[in-house]
Amino acid sequence: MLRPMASTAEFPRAHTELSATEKTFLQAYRWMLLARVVEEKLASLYRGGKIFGGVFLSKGQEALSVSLGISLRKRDIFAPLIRDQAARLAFGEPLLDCTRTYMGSRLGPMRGRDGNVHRGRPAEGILPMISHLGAMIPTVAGALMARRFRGIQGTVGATCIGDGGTSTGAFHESLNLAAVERLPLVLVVANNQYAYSTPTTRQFACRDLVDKAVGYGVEGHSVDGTDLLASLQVVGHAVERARAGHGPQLVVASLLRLAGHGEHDDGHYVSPGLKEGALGRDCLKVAEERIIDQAWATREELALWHEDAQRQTEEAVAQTLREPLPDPSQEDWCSLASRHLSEG
Ligand SMILES: Cc1ncc(C[n+]2csc(CCOP(=O)(O)OP(=O)(O)O)c2C)c(N)n1
Ligand SMILES: [Mg+2]
Repeated sequence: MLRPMASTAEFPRAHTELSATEKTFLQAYRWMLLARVVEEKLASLYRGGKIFGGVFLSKGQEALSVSLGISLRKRDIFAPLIRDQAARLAFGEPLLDCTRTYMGSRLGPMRGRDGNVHRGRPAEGILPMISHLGAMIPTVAGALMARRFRGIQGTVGATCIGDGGTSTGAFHESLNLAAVERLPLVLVVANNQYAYSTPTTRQFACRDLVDKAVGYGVEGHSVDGTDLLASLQVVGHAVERARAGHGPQLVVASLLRLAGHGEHDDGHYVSPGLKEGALGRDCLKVAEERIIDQAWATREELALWHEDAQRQTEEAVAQTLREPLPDPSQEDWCSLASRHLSEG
């Protein structure tokens, strides 16, 4: 389901003649672009000493991420991971939630208590991220079980994990449980070739991570995560399979992390061969080339959209900078015990 962009820039004049798939592609591209621009701004603020803790970029993963966010519907459950800024935007998280959390605003969803990506809006289906790798899979499985017990039908739960996270016990136990219960769970694996500095050759011995699907008795799908069109098709298909009652879906995307693990890391260990190969393609550029080749928009329109993303980013950062920081003596923070935060 497409959500309206918080933007004034228009789609191209010919947009009315575009197919639904082409419109979704352009919408997805614009969320990717906004994610890229805001993350570049966060990196710059971090280097300027304005953000404490860490900044984790999704550069190279926006196509995969946005494909999940845009394929989900309003009542679905979404548990993003660290490289899911594009999916968060497409699912409906306001841009201010991002800048407020990174910059410690008291008005943000974490009220200034978190420095980066653990924010969420549980009442709106966005689960706050747990850092321990694999932990979001049983959390989403549990939320889906709760919905089943309440007789709520037709919704899916989705979460993401990296290649490194697939080695955890939580991944194994929860995928097994979800398969036995035939839960409508979509698990998207971003195989970006490294877990921090650990290459996949030191992470798993199977030929391909998607081969694990058959072992758990779930449906598996592979996709080139640098290709937005392919990602929209494969992830969208997996979401609909889960919604239609075909049980858990494992999507494994191949791509390359085009930044360090975080901005504190220069990623010097990433193999030059990988960077120069097909996995090292920048998904944003690949999407732009397709737009121009297919004449879905002009270069001038792309430039306008870029300007619009920059304007939205600058406005969000400027507003966040004007906001108060938390005052420990006044806080009544009680995390998930807060009734207003939990699902009704
Ligand atoms: C159980 C657990 N072990 C270690 C860590 C520390 N850690 C945080 S991110 C990370 C690397 C994750 O790699 P991957 O799953 O491939 O995701 P990516 O960062 O590549 O997106 C590690 C080791 C953790 N958060 N949880
Ligand atoms: Mg990884």
